[in-house]
Amino acid sequence: MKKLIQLFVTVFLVSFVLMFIVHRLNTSEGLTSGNTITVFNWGDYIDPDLIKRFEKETGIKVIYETFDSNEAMLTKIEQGGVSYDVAVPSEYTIEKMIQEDLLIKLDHSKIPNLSNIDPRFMDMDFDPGNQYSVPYFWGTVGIVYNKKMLDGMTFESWNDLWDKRLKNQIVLVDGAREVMGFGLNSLNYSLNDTNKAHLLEAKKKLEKLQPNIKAIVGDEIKMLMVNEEAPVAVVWSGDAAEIMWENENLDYVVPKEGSNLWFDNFVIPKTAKNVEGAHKFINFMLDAEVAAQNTEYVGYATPNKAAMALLPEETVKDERFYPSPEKTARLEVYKNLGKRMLAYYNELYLEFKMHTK
Ligand code: SPD
Repeated sequence: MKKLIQLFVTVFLVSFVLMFIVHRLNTSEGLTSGNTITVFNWGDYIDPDLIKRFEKETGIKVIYETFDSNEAMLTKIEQGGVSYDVAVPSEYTIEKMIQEDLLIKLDHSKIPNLSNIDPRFMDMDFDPGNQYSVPYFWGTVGIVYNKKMLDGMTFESWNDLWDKRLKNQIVLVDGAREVMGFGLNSLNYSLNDTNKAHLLEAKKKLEKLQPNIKAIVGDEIKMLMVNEEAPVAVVWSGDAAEIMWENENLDYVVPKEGSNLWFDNFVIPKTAKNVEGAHKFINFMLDAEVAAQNTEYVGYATPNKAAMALLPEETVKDERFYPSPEKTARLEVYKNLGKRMLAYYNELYLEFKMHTK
């Protein structure tokens, strides 16, 4: 009987210890989250070797998920189903996330590599003092075109896209702000315009572009342009740079009426379970050599001054992708226009898209 009681007590104690370990592994402070971070980034926006290197150097496992628009990213974070530790929104979305109390304040003492960032990209209106975000990549929106396929045609103005010779030839980046933005710019309105009559006018004008549109897509644009399946596309500058490495017949231009200047920054959402690991990841990505390797892989412009010093001169001196402050002064950064107005932009864009093949 004594032996039976001893056995019972031993089984009970072993089960209790096992249950305690399993519980610790599943809680936010436990071993699992201590060794894991979930990163939410745009598609095609990081060198995968760097994720492996980060995992090896820190012992932190990275769960990596991608999105294709600020709106899609924000919806997932608001839903809260996944606990993202790091995300990469653009400026107007960062402003919105700060207002909605979705972000944690960054601990700059844990991001010493922040000193590598060019002060030109710090302390911007959407996040004064970089309390909630640190720069990752930046760029513009413009037109990439194939000189050989278009036989001397050039693109100085957004209005050149409406040329009848371009029937079924144009690919557009799938973004509400981008498409509505160039529609507004083509009419010499601001891409932050909130006048509903102007927005409707832009939508009507975009509808006249429909015969020229071949497709509205995301990262597939790059393949279509590299393989010469389309001769013109409205793209983010970094995608143009990447495409142009692969096909020398292409050029990139920011039309004279103006365009968008954008900034994608790292943030830590309030859903984060591993804030320490998130800071480590951000600091790793801001290391000069890491950022240089990432820039060479991704093609976008880096705000990392120390990384720029390691990149080929012809890359960082190319004003098409690294426009000077004088050139960017005529461009506009998207503003957070408020929930209702942003919903109106999306509504008009979706109506336009629905009637485009
Ligand atoms: N394939 C990566 C695309 C990232 C582009 N971010 C641009 C945001 C503009 N608001």
